[in-house]
Amino acid sequence: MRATATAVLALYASHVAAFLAPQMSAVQKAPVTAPAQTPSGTKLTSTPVTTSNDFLSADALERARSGNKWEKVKLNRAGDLAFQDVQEWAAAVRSGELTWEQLDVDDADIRLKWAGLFHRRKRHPGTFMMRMKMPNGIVTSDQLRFCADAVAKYDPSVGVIDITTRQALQLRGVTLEDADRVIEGARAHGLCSYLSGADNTRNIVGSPIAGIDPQEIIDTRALCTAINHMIVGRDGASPAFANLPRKFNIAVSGSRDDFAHTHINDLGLVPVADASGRIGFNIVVGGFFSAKRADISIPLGLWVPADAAVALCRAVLELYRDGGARKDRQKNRLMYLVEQRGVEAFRDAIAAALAAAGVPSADVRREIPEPSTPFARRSVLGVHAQAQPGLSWVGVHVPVGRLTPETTRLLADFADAYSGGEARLTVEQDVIFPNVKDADLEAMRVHPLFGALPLEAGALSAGTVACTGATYCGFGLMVTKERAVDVNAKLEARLHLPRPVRIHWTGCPNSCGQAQIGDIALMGSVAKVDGKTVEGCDIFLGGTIGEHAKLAEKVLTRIPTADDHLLPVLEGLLIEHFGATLKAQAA
Ligand code: SRM
Ligand code: SF4
Repeated sequence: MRATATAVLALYASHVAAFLAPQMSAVQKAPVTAPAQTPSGTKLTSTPVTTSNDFLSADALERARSGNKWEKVKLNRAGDLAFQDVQEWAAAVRSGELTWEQLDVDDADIRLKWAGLFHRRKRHPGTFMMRMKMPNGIVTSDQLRFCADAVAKYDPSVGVIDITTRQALQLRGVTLEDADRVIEGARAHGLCSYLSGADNTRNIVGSPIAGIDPQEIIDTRALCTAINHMIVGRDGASPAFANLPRKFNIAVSGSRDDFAHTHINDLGLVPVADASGRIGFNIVVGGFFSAKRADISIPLGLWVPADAAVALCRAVLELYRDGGARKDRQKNRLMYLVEQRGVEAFRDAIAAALAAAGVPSADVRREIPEPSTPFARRSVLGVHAQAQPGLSWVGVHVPVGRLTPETTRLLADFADAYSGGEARLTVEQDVIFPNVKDADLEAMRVHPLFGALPLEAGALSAGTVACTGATYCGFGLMVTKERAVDVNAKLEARLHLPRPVRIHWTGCPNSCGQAQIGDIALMGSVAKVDGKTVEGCDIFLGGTIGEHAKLAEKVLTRIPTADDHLLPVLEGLLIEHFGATLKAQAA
């Protein structure tokens, strides 16, 4: 077992060294050869490869050494080595030398996240959720079938796939025994799970209608891919940005709709032309949600041309990696660094880094162009004429983003039949099929896909987003997806709604379901009924999305989630704020 692992590490070392040679910067120190911990707790010899820890500046390394528990876990054995660990451990489980219970808890629950494996210890011990990164949310029929096949072998209670609020897919039920093969299979299909969790950059979100949108300012697809490559490497294994102080979110918008939600990402690229008509991005920073604080991003006061966007992302990531706090995990998202340095100093540092990277200083503007014409955010669901004559995109609602293997295969079949094998995922957890021939729009309506998913969703269902919730997530204070589907059906049966209402469900204050952007939102909490503690939620109202979006505010707290408490509250809000009326039979 050890001989195999050493061979893998040696191969990886030469491959990583070749990849990294031109990228090492002057601040990088000699490799940190911290002893690694095996599952059984015995010490391995020093790790003979360049790891993410070698990329930290001297200052950052010092902060890591006196940092929080996660920093110590990362120093003990770098997270980017998780792929090698998975190979070794999965083989050991298969040969009967190891069980997942014998894994060190930090290895199982923290380090494996670097390989995209999230242990569901609390709800489904011994199974892992595997999160992919899918830049710009683009997925092929071949990849969809691979995902369906990967989870189909598991019990249907865990073998499902979710579309996430960052335009990606998550596979559930994966066992340690299978994990290396699922990772290898994913890679063979062009999918990547590396750095999809923990202290890393999450999926790069772009416009789901990039390249086909008649109102497009810039096509975000190539840019999202290039930013992703800069971070994970072309081979999907670069350690350069694999030890950030905390998670990091990047979004690139392609139109004024801001389908990518730049305003709630650590780093947002907002497209706008300068006075000469050159397309570039206004940069916004510091948007994030957490249990302690939720903030909309702030303008950095910097415009860069599109061809400098990757350099801009690299500069911000380097500043965050090397300058971010590593003590209190509740206070170290990018916003805290921006506040600590001050917006102007932060902007100056970025501008200096761009100049050092060869971006002409005349290209980096501090006078920010802003659009002045009126604008309304569009829905992408349903059938829409594309920029290309004779073609349309078809947006299909996936209730709360949950897919069975069978429905996933139907999505793949539909893509093969009508959209050249391509599908796009949205942050609303839906699917878009691009390039459907107008001549096929009638025929497609009878495709078996629409036996499983609605072509026209209800006014509440269409806008409902839900995080994973208590069914699988250990943080969950509330069941989300299943409850949302049930509540929508009951409310839609009772109410007429003049327009769609966006309802966001999030199982706890981490707000993965983005409560703060919902028209209405429910956030898991606890409540009391007859003196007993029961599942509850706090309710938010008034979030907006699109250009100049604002965050929702909490209006009610500790509402029990049982139907007799929750339904009347939601009904009241829908009638009072969204023009709902009771259907005749319900009145
Ligand atoms: Fe999240 C942690 C699921 C988007 C804020 N999030 C988690 C974990 C990994 C916790 C855990 O280990 O169980 C959840 C895994 C549950 C599971 O089994 O699926 C989890 N987050 C999700 C997903 C799957 C929700 C969904 O159903 O779509 C989303 C995956 C996106 C992706 O493809 O990468 C997801 N999480 C978000 C978002 C929304 C966004 O990115 O636009 C947020 C708020 C925005 C932000 O991060 O600023 C979000 N997740 C968090 C936080 C709070 C972060 C903080 O700074 O405190 C945590 C907890 C943490 O990191 O300590 C967290
Ligand atoms: Fe889990 Fe809470 Fe995130 Fe929902 S919001 S997925 S319950 S961490």
